[in-house]
Amino acid sequence: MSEDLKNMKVSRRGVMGAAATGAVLAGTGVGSLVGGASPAAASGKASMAPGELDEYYGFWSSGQAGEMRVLGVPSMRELMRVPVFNRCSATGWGQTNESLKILTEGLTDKTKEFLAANGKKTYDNGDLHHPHMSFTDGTYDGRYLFMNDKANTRVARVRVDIMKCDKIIEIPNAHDIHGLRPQKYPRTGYVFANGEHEAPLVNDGSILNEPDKYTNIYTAIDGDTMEIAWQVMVSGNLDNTDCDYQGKYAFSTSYNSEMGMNLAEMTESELDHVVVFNLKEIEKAIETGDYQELNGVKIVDGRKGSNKKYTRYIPIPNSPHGINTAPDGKHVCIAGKLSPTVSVMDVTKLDALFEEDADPRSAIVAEPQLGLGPLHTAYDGQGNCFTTLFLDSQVVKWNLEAAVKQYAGEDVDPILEKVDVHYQPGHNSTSMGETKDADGKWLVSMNKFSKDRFLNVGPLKPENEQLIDITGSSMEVVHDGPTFAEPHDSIIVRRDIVNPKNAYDRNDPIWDDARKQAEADGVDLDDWQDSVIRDGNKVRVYMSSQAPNFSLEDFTVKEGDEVTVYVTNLDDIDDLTHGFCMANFGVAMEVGPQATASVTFVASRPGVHWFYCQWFCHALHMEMRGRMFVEPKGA
Ligand code: CUK
Ligand code: CUA
Repeated sequence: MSEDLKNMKVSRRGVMGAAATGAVLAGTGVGSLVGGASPAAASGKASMAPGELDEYYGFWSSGQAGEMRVLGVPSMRELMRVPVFNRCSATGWGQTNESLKILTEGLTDKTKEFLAANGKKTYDNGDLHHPHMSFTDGTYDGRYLFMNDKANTRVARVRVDIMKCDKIIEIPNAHDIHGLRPQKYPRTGYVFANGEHEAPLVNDGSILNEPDKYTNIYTAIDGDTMEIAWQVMVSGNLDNTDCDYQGKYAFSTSYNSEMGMNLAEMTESELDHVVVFNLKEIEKAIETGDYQELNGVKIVDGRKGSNKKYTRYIPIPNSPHGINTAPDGKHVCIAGKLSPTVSVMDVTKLDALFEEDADPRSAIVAEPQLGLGPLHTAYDGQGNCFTTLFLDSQVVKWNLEAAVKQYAGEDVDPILEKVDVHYQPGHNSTSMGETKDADGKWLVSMNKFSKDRFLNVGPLKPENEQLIDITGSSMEVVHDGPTFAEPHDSIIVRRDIVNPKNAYDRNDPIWDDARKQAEADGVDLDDWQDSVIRDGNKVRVYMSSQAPNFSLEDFTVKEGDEVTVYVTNLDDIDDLTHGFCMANFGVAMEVGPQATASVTFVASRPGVHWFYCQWFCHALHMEMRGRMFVEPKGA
């Protein structure tokens, strides 16, 4: 930023209303800071030359869009969309047999029945808020990404080696999974997941207006098997969660300790709480049988007043939201939301909290006043914190040690700097910031409103993500990035940790079912032969693809047959994905290099139907097509 502009002390929002803002400041070369579009000003270290690769992978949620996104940081280029809880037209996610297996096998029987009654095999919406990578020894290990679905109470896992979702499970007994974090130490291990909304534990329609019989459920999932390890019943609702670097405790915020059923009731009390979960004691309870079993899951009673060593409740000013463990391995920041404070918890004081007669606030070591609407905190690994202020539309940088000193009575101001962001930030994240390897280079502020920052696209506006350079003594916003609905959270991972493949392994477990069926049909998926197998009114068609050809030019089925087409992509060249689209059958899927994919449909339309490759693969890609002939009934 030029010295001149700094001295002008222009309130960014002050000039925002003036239509001529861009023009007024165009000459200063800092247009981007005031909403103009000056690419030169946004250059700095954030701009990447064509062909230049980013230093970091960003893994982004997409909220109600239901997918996970991969970005390059610092360029903020969107690299990939990974369908998870949504239905994807391009890849066939939600339609191929392989994806349907993942989308359905982890659902409870009750949910399957409910979906069938609504004419569905699986949900096709989701609300993905929190993508987080698996850890080993307190840092990312590049194995998996885990993420929640608030809309339909699910947790999913994405394999980093192929960037595809490989497991989705529904969480019984809980309602609407919100906060999610993987265990940091010794490894993941557990994936912790918060049920946000309270309901009767046995929710069979016999209880409505008896909130004292409502409960909330905290869940620990085994990240390796994606099975539920245990659940804990808690008092109050559950919002966000995180855990320590000792492998001893996890903790969650609650904005509704009141167990209120409407806004007035939910915000009534001046103090809500953080629940601390004692992992070793909970594991002991499971071993010794101090649990009840419901829907196949062991539930430990950690409610207030249960007087067991499973949980403790720390009073925290009004409606705490984000909870983020600092890379120092010691401190945890709890953002106040309706309180202008962030409460800092010292995890080394948690053992004492579990002693009898302990002061429930004894682990709180700082509570700085930061501004209005604190939501989430990120870290630079050098003792500084960056907290989003939703109502102030700012990110505040503050020093943790100074905040602790201030709380102890010293006359110090922990606040170092505030920077305007546009507008209303929710989560923020720093490069490697949620690991012990936080490196203090980049901060992304994920803003819920973009208003006038981009060309108007109608009443529905994109959100705005801003990249902030935090290497210097002052924060510098260097980039605006519009994004579609609605990324809540992100992580920024050093690229050496993330090493996806260029082609599938032929023996990938994704198509185990296809392989088994082929074997039963006498077809070897690895020693290619085209086959059309009739099995009553079921027809299985096996073909391969190799640019620019499908191995089968045509095949014939009868009207009403249930047809399954298996396509194996024999190409193993970088970036040579084929597709299979059966026109006017609503059928399309991606077939990656060396992958096998399959799709099933009923051939209820007689006549000639073209199938074609819908993924551009060759100069003769348009010619990569073939015919399905459906003989009419009675022919
Ligand atoms: S939550 Cu959205 S801004 Cu779902 Cu992590 Cu805080
Ligand atoms: Cu194969 Cu396009």
